[in-house]
Amino acid sequence: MFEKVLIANRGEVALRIHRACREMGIKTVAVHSEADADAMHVRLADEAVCIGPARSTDSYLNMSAIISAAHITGADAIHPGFGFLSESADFAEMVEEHGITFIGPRPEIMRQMGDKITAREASIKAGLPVVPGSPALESVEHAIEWAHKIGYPVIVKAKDGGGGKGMKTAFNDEEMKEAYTMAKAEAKNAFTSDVVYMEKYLQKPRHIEMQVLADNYGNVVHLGERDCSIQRNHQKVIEETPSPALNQKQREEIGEIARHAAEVLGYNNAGTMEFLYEDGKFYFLEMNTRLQVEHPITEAISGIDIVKEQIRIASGAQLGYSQKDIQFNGHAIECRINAEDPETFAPWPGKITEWHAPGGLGVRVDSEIYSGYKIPPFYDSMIAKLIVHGKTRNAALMRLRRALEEFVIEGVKTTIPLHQEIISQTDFIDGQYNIHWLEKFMNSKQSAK
Ligand code: MV4
Repeated sequence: MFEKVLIANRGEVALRIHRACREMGIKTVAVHSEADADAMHVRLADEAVCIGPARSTDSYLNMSAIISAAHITGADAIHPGFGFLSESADFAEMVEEHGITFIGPRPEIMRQMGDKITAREASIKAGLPVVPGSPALESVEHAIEWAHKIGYPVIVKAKDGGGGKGMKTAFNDEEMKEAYTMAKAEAKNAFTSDVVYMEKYLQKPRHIEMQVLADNYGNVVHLGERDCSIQRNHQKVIEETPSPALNQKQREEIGEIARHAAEVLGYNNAGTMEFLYEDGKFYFLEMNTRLQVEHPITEAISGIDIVKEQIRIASGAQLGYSQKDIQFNGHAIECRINAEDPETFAPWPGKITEWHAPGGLGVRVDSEIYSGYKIPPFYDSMIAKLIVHGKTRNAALMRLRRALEEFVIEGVKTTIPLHQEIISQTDFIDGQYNIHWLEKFMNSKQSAK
């Protein structure tokens, strides 16, 4: 097992990784920017190294500064958390070249999954159901030809896309001309490649993802699904597991498909397969080769500590259990609490003057915040995750309502009132929502004013 792990991240996830290491008897090294000297992850870690100025590009994205910090402190592994360098195959490779273990999948599989077109091809071979799609598009004419083959509506996507950038829908030939040109221009602007391709456009899907865990010897399990359809601007807001849209049979089927695909792909460490789900059918979109923000809901219902498993697996341990050993218990829901105006979503950094987190049975709060902490304006606005677990979905919902009521955060605006509103809507209570639900709800509130 590792003696010392460097945590190449900040915020609640840095704390999350520190906690796992501590409980495993592993020493931790925090890295931080000049703006984060007061951060909780820096206070708790055994050692801390300042790796640069506030701007992420100068600190949390600075590969050589991070690897130097690992050398200086004698860390034998690096956990990248999520965001920042977590999905950089180049970083993973660089870490390994310096004789340090990267806590994550092999760089080759990260690279394969990072490219939408190669990911699609590999996934089809691995037996995943994907939406009908095209190869790389050469011209507007070529795009129209493929749109006719697939049938409108279609969506043009960037090969290197993410976060909805470089994505344009088209419902007919006329719209196709613009969609192709705009998607290509956006891709050129945002990514290294301007290559685009096309898929059949699903109009009212849910976003359902499968968590998998794989060791370095081909043993793979799935840890069930998460329904992440409550989102806006490609930012998830509430996630839950199990999905209210699936029955037990569908759940087991897609679970086995994902598990088997990870095995065929030769995947290792923790990963998440994202699907769209519409009219009883699953369509694979992409694979995230990292720990995810919403992993705690899976931990709640499976009893498995995903971060500890990542560390164990990276150190060369065998999984040591198989699918039949995994049991799912109850229902879990997560609310992402952001320091933002709950109406406009404008970021709201500043000093936390009061902080009281809820507790009690079935309540977990993952946060870096403490009373008197000053939220810097340079990073993501998520300041806490509230995770509740109950025997049934209704029990979890009642508990969530209670916990949100108990939460006291003063000094900054937060999205707590938005969460309270969402979970009191009939559609949410009934589990009747798709990826467009939250944006529609926000618009209807706006026009009711
Ligand atoms: C789609 C889609 C509909 N049909 N692909 C958005 C981000 C990227 N990961 C994939 N995305 C989508 N791909 C087809 N063929 C709709 C979306 C989409 C979406 C997906 C998941 C969660 C939220 C979303 C919001 C808008 C669009």
